[in-house]
Amino acid sequence: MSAEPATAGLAIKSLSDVDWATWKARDPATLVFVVRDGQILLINKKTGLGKGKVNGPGGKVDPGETPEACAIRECQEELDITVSRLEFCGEHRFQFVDGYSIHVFVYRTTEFEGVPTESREAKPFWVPINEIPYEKMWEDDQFWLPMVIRGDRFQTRWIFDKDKMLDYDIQSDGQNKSWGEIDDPKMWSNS
Ligand code: 8DG
Repeated sequence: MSAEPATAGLAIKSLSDVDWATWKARDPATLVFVVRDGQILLINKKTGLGKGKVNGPGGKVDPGETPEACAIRECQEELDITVSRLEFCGEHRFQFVDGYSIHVFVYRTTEFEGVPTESREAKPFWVPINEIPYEKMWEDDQFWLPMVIRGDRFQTRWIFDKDKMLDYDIQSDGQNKSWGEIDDPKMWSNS
């Protein structure tokens, strides 16, 4: 453990057990959702946190790396594709009851080059956006992945006990932006 969580010493069961004003995640991370022709590019995740689940490509931000650079690198490493024109959709703050925490920056795009290819970390597949297998995903995804597809910006907070969601808060701008229309992250902040 590199840093004490803001929650040290508390039994965390709900959002109100966390001091969100001083909260800082153990790890920053990213997720990328590529959508093209009514289909979304997902992965069967073979390693790391959420192994065995369906997710988007992504992973932890390296020291000194920006979240956007991480998002591009993870797509390259996991799927051998080069994504571009990433739109920043929102942020998730996950606090686990065991003290672990992760701050996830979410992006979407329609633009990529290359053929999604299986790697040590991920097995890619395309699925129609109305057939997303939420039952194979993290419990929270059903609440916010539709926002990514719809084009709403969001800020969320979640309490998890391992795989079990205990509490959450979602704030969204409800803007319903078309692909290519989500503006710069600095223009919208609700943290
Ligand atoms: P590693 O070598 O550090 O183990 O792997 P990594 O590829 O750098 O990191 P990772 O373990 O894959 O990072 C965790 C990923 O899981 C990251 O993309 C964010 C994502 N993730 C959570 N929680 C949730 C969640 O509740 N839903 C979804 N869809 N993704 C999540 O950490």
